[in-house]
Amino acid sequence: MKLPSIDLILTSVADGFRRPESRSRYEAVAAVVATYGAFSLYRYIAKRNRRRRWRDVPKDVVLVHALPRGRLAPNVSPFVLRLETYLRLAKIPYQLDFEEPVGSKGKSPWVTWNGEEIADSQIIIERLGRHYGKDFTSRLTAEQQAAARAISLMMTEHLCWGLRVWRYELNRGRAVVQSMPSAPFYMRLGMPLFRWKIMRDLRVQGIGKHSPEEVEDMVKKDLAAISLYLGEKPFLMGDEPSEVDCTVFGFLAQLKWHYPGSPYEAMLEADFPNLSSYILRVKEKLWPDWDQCLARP
Ligand SMILES: N[C@@H](CCC(=O)N[C@@H](CS)C(=O)NCC(=O)O)C(=O)O
Repeated sequence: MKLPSIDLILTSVADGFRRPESRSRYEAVAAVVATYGAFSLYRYIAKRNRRRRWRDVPKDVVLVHALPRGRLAPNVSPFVLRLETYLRLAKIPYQLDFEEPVGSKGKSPWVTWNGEEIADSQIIIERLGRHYGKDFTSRLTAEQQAAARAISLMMTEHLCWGLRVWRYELNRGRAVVQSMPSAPFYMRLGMPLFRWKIMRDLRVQGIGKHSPEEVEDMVKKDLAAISLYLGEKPFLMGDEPSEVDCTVFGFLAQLKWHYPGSPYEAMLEADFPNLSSYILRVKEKLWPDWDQCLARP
């Protein structure tokens, strides 16, 4: 079914409001309800049409639904970068979709894989790892597996929140919008609303109640722990990368490229040079096409 453009729908609604006979209160309410109904129908049909198109993705190819490409690193989302890095490490073929970045759990990324929708980068990686026999962590010693889990969770459940404080509270989402030049206009317009939601999440999580200095200190301690654990090794668990490297890379690459002017960007170079060269090492090994993956200005 061919859909009318969103501009056409909005223009017809605006015309309706301009007519004198539409100005009564009831008509205005009816117009709002009708607009909402039309918009919901539009969204429903568009969503169904997208899923029909996605059926054309070949079997066993993972379709990653993600935020648009970033300017200096392939994605502004550490979780998307983590997942893509894993798919590259595991040599699992994938394609990207930027039309519907947020999945059923209200987060990005999610994937469509052989007709199934799976949300959450951790769950996706575990599922695909089992299916394709690419569970690199299971090849580590028990002690390394425990360390890998602890480091991974420190990234996704602690450092992540500290970084959000800078991105959305202190920097007011400016850098993240600038880092996504191809973001559709509704994402740019929606930033204040998204910021409001994230600020609420930060307070509920608890980190939003600390001062910026306290948060910076927490992030620095996380970075110091990873830096110490990495030491002189090429990758966190030794000579070869595993899932935990994908996770750490997903986050640290943000600091290196998508946190311009933040204390963390400077910290990485000045205090943790082994992390800085580690990021470049992972990039070189798994992202040989890095430059081609960046958003074109
Ligand atoms: N546990 C999720 C977290 C994903 C996540 O938080 N993604 C962010 C983008 S970096 C997001 O979608 N945030 C939207 C929100 O929190 O409403 C995963 O591992 O995929």
